[in-house]
Amino acid sequence: MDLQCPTNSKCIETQVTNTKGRATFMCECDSGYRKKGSQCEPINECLENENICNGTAICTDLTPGYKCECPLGNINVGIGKNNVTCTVPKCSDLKSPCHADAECIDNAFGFSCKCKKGFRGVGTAQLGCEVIDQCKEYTPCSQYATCVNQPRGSITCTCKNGYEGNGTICHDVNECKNPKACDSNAHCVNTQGSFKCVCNDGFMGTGLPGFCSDQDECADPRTNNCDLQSTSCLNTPGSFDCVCKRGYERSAGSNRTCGDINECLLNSTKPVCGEHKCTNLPG
Ligand SMILES: [Ca+2]
Ligand SMILES: [Ca+2]
Repeated sequence: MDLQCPTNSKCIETQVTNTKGRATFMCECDSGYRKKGSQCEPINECLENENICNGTAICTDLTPGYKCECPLGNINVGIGKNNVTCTVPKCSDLKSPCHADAECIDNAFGFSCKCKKGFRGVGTAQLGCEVIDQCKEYTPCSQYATCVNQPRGSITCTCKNGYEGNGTICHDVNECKNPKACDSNAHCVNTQGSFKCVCNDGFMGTGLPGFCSDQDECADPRTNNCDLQSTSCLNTPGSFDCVCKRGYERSAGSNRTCGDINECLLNSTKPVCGEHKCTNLPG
């Protein structure tokens, strides 16, 4: 046999015999090639038939042959021409289409990712979502509450000490309604978020229960005004008395000083000094 076949072809025996009754041969182009002149040239199937691939599938010429592929983001459902049919994926077509902090929503173009409540961002598996600092951005709590962002996008509002309420609304607690808030010798003053105890006059201390002690006015002459000559200072709980010394008596108009008793004038049946002249002395 003398037949030389070109590249990309093979020699096949024909059904026809020649005049001598011998088999004849011919060159046949390989699949994906076509005879042009004496050569076999590759066929660009993509150019020759625009619809060689299904729908949105993209044709790529190969030598030999061609392939159909789905555009980026589409998935191949493996049916139809060439077993390539492209569709936009739905949420259920993909394993984890969106980030864990986002939900997947089917739409006409496939699906979209939506960050869950308390998050924002693209929401895709790659780009994810960021936590919104709701406490900072929305100030959802009362100004008298402490706001805490929780890991899964919620928040908690807790009324601060001295306030009560649901955290969105917090009211001042009137601590003075509790009769035991302050010492029994103190009075209570309610304030926003707190309260004060003030010891009553004559007592000293913080005013909290057990912390108002009597002031000993007698210990320091600056804290009492008892007349030194006619009285002696007697400390009492919350105050003091100026007690008349012997020979003095309470005089009208003042409880800090006492008047001298004139013993010589005492209305007595027996004169104080008997026969002697009586001289009244202080005290
Ligand atoms: Ca208060
Ligand atoms: Ca006292």
